[in-house]
Amino acid sequence: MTATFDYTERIPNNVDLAADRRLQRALESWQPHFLDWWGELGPAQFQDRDVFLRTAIGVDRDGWADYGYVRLPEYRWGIFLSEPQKDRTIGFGDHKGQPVWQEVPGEYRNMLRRLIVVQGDTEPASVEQQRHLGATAPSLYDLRNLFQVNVEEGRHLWAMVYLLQRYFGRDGRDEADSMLERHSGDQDNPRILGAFNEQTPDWLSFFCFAFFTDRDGKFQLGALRESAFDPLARTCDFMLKEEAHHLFVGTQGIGRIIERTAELMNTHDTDDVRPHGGIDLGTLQRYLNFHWSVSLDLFGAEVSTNGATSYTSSVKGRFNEDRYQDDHRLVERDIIVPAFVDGQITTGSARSVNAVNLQLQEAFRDDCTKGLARWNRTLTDHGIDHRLTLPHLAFNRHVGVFADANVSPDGEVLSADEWTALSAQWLPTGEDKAFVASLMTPCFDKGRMASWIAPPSTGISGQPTDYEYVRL
Ligand code: BYC
Ligand code: FE
Ligand code: FE
Repeated sequence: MTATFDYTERIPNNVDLAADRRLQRALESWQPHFLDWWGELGPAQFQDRDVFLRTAIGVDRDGWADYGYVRLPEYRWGIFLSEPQKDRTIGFGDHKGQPVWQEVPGEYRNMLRRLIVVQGDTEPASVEQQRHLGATAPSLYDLRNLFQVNVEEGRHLWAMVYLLQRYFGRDGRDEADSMLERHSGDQDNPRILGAFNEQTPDWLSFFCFAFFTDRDGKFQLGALRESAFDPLARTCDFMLKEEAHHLFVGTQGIGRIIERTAELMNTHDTDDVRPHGGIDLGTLQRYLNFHWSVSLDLFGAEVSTNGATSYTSSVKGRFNEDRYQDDHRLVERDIIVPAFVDGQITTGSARSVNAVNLQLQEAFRDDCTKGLARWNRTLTDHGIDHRLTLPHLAFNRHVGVFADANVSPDGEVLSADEWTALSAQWLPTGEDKAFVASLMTPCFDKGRMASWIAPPSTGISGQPTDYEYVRL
């Protein structure tokens, strides 16, 4: 393992690809398909422009990124795993305490393949969802951030394709091909998970996606980083470093919208900032409600035997597994779980091992709550009493215990008719979407921002905010 990646190789990597000719050939024959896909379903504009991007140059803790102008198709997608931890042992499940695995145990092959496929599928899906956003970017700074996220999601696909091709033989190669065949929103061959077939038509949706859905990514990758299958753990560990920026884009993007909205509210002494080119807090809340609920669905059912099996098998843990004060086996223990019984939201009890999805979801919820608190501080700082909130767990769910329940953001159970009549107050309406779409005019002058968003407080990698982040 070298400290700095070798970019003279056709596929930059720190896994000594050159020593495994068969694998190298398999990946090299997948590479042109990836590039074709990127050309067809990656960013629809500006593929021929110089973008100020970071590229990973090493896996060390400090200074892993290098910044410079790159054209998107020339970005060097590579295969990078974090350094192995010496004598790492398994932290949870039946195999707790044993040495980690460098190969896939036969009995867990299908389970691991399935998890890697689901993880991999989300990465190109998000690129597809975001492909038209470049045309309406609110600034060059934001355009650059979009493309940074897109190339890194592309690299995350490479990360999973490497695992599939290296460890899963023929089926792995087939699965790698399928990654480029399923498409977001495709009627016949959609992406695997719900949220990844939704549209991301505007920048408000994009920032919500980066805040909530990339945050599901953070927690899922965190759970897979605990895996006994060490190559998966190391891959996810490095992906998480890139992920931090995606979450920043979401948190800061929405924060800047709120800041702008607050300014407009104060200047014009009104809640209705739409005539002034801002996004009103009501619309923002409806977008948050939607993205929160579809992202909660991504954790799977709160009580799940799939979750239990992957935990018991030491294949998928919890986020920061070692911070849980329990036996890390979760046998013979019960825990309180949410339930929906006879039309009532209540609680029940489940084996704690069956509730690992719930525990991951709870960690996600806590993290989201911190983001909300920060945004609400911005409102307070502007002397505005209004508070943005996260809806009840049961609101607008399609997976898990509340899949069949109709529940308001406050947690009130409704009849199907009441839900139909009222849900337009809580979810983005056609009218909201049309209004948001009407604001989406590009703003490509250096340092300028669209009407509906405040400038960032700092630029990227020490550059000023009015830097030419994309040379148009
Ligand atoms: N939509 O017991 P259940 C990211 C399926 S995001 C559709 O409830 P389980 C990123 C489930 O597959 C992170 N189907 O849940 C973000 C299963 O189907 P099968 C992505 C769903 O299996 C932004 C059945 O329902 N990574 O990286 O314990 C940009 C019953 O399953 C959904 C991962 O998700 C849904 N929402 O857990 C770019 C990690 N939910 O198998 C990237 C890998 C459940 O019976 N995946 N189903 O046909 C997993 O760990 C698990 O597959 C899940 C589900 C957590 C998704
Ligand atoms: Fe990703
Ligand atoms: Fe991401």
